[in-house]
Amino acid sequence: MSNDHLPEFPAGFRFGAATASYQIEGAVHADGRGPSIWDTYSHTPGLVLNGDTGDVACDHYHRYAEDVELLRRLGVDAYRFSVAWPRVLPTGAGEVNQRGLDFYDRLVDALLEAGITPTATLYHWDLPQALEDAGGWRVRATAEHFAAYTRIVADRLGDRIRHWITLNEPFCTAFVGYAVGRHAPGAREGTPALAAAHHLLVAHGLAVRELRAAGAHEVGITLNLDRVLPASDSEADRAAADRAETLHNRVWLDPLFTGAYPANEAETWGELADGSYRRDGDLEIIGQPLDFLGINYYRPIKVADGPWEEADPARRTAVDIRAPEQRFEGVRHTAMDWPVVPGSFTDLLLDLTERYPDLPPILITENGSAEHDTVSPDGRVHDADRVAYLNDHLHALAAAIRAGVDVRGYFVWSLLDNFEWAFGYERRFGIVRVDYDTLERLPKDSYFWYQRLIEHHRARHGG
Ligand code: GBH
Repeated sequence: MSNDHLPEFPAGFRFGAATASYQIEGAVHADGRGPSIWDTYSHTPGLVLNGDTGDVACDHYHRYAEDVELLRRLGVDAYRFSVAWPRVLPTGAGEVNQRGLDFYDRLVDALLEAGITPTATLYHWDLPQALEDAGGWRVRATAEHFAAYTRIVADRLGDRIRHWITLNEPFCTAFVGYAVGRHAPGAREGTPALAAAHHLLVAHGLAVRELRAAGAHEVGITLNLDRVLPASDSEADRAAADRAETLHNRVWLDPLFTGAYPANEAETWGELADGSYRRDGDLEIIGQPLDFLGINYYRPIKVADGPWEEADPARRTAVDIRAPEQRFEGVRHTAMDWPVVPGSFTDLLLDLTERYPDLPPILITENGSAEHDTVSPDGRVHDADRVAYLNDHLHALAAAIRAGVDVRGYFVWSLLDNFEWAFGYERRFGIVRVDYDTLERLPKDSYFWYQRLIEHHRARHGG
């Protein structure tokens, strides 16, 4: 294969792969781990496709050495994983479970031994169940517990972890978890979901303080930013897109990078936003300077003005923004039924840097696609659609960088096929296939393509 059409990146650009604890670890009862909201949710009949749970997942907890070897052969500079709060603090607070921390200690040492930079996410959705029982993210105490947990992890691993990500996609926790109900804890509430959004931002800010105090190298947060498009040029549709943009992007970006909640908040939430959960001084906690912004990008969304009842019931939230999602015509859709529009990735990044002049450097902390993979008679997975998705999105990213956007690295989602939340094991995002009967790993064509891209980059720039 020729290298003619491989996307090219500036010297110093970093390549990585990403995963998350509940999606890959399994071993949910090992070494004193406590239950998380995802154990409860996945064990509730009818909530996860095919009744799948994370009980075994990829058994990464026991097979991490093999997975680090896959990363080493892939040639990545960095690996993004998440720390499971209920392994470190089985009830979310109180007594520290050293055996849980020992696992991450072993993992980090294995990564460093392989020449791979660890990037740790402190919260990728597995809240200790005991904290949910006490109100979860609806209550401020959870933010304070998160800060204490952060300090414990940073004290143990901070000498070896270079990049820290406080939260992964607070949008999903607040809105998919507490308003749509398609993620744990499966609540469908209005005002409490908005309180959760605020408490997550406060938790982030408190954790930044703890990480700085512990001498952390680089600190950021990961947001899932959606490129939001209006269904038409009409004023009504553009206003709907504006509300959707607030729900998805601005409610996070504005307090983080402008020091204020978005101006169209009242218009977006209506009377649901009673503001009672906000305190003086919170915006200072939330808006502390960051070393990088992590962005997970998958697809654009298109919305029209209209009653929320017209939204796909699976997507409709208890937070009524009157902007039902529309389907994209004439473009390929992935196995998630997500439209493939790589140019939207460039546009999102360009818009973002224009709108937020004080943005720190960007890391793409997730990007990838679920496809209908099969093992061919030759024993391989020829995932041409995934290769095309990655190739096109990396070209779109390179174009944004050429246009001046400061992006320092890219993590593919995901190293392994894994527990895709409400879709269980049926949706495969890995560049490595996992056979869920034998737990064998099988690198797909996309793994070898990504390996070649990294080699090509090194050949041009050295390192
Ligand atoms: C990421 O979320 C996650 O960080 C990762 O764990 C996951 O495996 C990966 O993407 C692939 O999905 O219709 O209201 O139920 C991606 C962004 C946004 C996707 C919310 C699911 C559900 C919206 N997510 N979306 S809803």
